[in-house]
Amino acid sequence: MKTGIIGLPQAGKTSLFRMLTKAHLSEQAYANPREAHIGVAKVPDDRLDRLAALYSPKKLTHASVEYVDVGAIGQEALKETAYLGNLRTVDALAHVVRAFEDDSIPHVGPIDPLRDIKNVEFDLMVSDLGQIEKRLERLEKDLKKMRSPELEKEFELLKRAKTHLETEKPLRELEMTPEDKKRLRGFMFLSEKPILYVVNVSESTQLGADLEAAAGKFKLTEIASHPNAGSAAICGKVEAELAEMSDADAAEFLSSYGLKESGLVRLIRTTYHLLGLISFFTAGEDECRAWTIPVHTRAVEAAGAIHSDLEHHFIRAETIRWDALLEAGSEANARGKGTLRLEGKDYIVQDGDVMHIRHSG
Ligand SMILES: Nc1nc2c(ncn2[C@@H]2O[C@H](COP(=O)(O)OP(=O)(O)OP(=O)(O)O)[C@@H](O)[C@H]2O)c(=O)[nH]1
Ligand SMILES: [Mg+2]
Repeated sequence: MKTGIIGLPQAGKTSLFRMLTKAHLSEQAYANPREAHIGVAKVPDDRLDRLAALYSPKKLTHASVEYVDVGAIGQEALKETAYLGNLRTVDALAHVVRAFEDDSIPHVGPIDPLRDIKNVEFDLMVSDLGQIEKRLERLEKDLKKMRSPELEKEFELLKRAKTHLETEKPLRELEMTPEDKKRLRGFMFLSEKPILYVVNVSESTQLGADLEAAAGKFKLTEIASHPNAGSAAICGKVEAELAEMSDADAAEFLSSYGLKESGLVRLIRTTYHLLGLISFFTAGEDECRAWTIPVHTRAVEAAGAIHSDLEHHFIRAETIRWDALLEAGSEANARGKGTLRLEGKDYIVQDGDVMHIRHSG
């Protein structure tokens, strides 16, 4: 699962990328706005940490989300094959919008996150529209030569998508059946991708309150409540300082700003939800680990996320919620209390389940 970091020039994209992935980029890579950077961020999970405290495993493995810093967006960039290619292959977008004041860093016009969001959204829609128009022309020619129910369906759907875009609404807000979604999948439309608006605010002494208030202050509440959209606020300056600190120092630093956790932690978690992902855990003395699956995944496919053999030879899954396991204190106790259940192939795995897959392999 990949998330593309997009935004106007100098909005703080590369800074965010570096903080998320703790990547050490060379000065050169940092300076070249046209070079895409790819990195992995650990998904923080307090539940997994507490399971690890119970098992003291040799290894602790968090879930991860991949981020791509694609470089500044604009009509021109969106015509470049390499840029478009990087952007098309991501599953979601994190759009960094500048809300911080700093006269030494150039920005076109006054600070106005909502305007910037609308401009970038517009560019994404124009790119999709161009692609749709090309495909429609092609389909029209083909349909004249021969009738094909499937091509006709695609034609109708693309016409509907075109009309939708012409009312300046992104494709992520278009209502579609699962079949229609499948028909569009190959196009990898940019405005169809789920989006997180990341508001990069100024440093202040009451940062905790400022981050809470950011969406409202910059009038983003409405746009962030649209389907497949969300918002998160961070302060790039403060996060950059946090990234350099030990955990203990970071905790003290956060509380001095009236914060419980880093803005990045919340941002990573929000991305995970926006992508429609949940975690289940495997726990033991060798390893405690979080596994990533889409919501509504069956137990047998969840087993496949661990190893394909487990999927093929799946018998049952011993299942318990993470907190019930902690309460029981051990699997044996949980079995005694009857809170450890045996689930079959079709069980829909829930966020926070701890599973042990029984298999015949
Ligand atoms: N004051 C202030 N400066 C910031 C903040 N975040 C980033 N910057 C500065 O803004 C400048 C641009 O940051 P980058 O992260 O390179 O921005 P970018 O969006 O990757 O820029 P391009 O790739 O050139 O489009 C750098 O000088 C950063 O140090 C912030 O929260 N506050
Ligand atoms: Mg950059």
